Amino acid sequence: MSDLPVLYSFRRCPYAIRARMAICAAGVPVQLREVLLKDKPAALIEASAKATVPVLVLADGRVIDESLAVIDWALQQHDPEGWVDTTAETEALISQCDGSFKDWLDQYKYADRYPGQSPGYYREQAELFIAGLEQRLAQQQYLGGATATRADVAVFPFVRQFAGVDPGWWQGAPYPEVRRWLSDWLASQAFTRVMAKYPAWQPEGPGVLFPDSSGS
Ligand SMILES: N[C@@H](CCC(=O)N[C@@H](CS)C(=O)NCC(=O)O)C(=O)O
Repeated sequence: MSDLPVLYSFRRCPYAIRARMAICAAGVPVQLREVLLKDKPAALIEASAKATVPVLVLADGRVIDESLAVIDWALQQHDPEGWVDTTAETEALISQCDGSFKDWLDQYKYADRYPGQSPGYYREQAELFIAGLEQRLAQQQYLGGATATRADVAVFPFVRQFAGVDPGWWQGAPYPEVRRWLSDWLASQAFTRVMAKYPAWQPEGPGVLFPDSSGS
């Protein structure tokens, strides 16, 4: 196991979730080190000074410290689900997710830290992105078309967070197609596997084998 690439990860982080989804789909084994963001291990900071998760350290020492690049690395090894898809349209969608949607989502989620506007205002701004997804998903099963792709995997962890801020509101919100799409991802075997709980990695400890062998 010590020869495997090392993945620094945090269970609930949407960026880390999308990276683990791709690693799990690709079936490329890594040594997962669960990180506490409040107490980041020195080895993570040494590997990548910005010290965000996910960070993947390859056996040859190369460091990949952007979640989308981790997804691409995993799918380049193996893409049994046919998730690779980099059309300009879905790339734009992912950029919008990681850009304006993520900003509004954070303000909605932590509205008490942004007293300038009401939570409802922040939610409405974030809904602009959700409404775009709704339109798309009313016409097709997945964001990129009839089959699941990298775009779905990249975006759903953030929509999960959005839905989780006020689940009661979400259940009645005018986005039935996004609800359907999100529930399907949350009910998937892949998601259950990537959300397995691991204790925080102890420096010099072994980490855990990921994906575990139970679902393969
Ligand atoms: N652009 C990065 C963003 C990663 C990121 O911001 N992750 C958050 C956790 S969800 C993080 O590590 N934040 C640093 C911190 O909380 O100290 C990526 O796509 O990997």
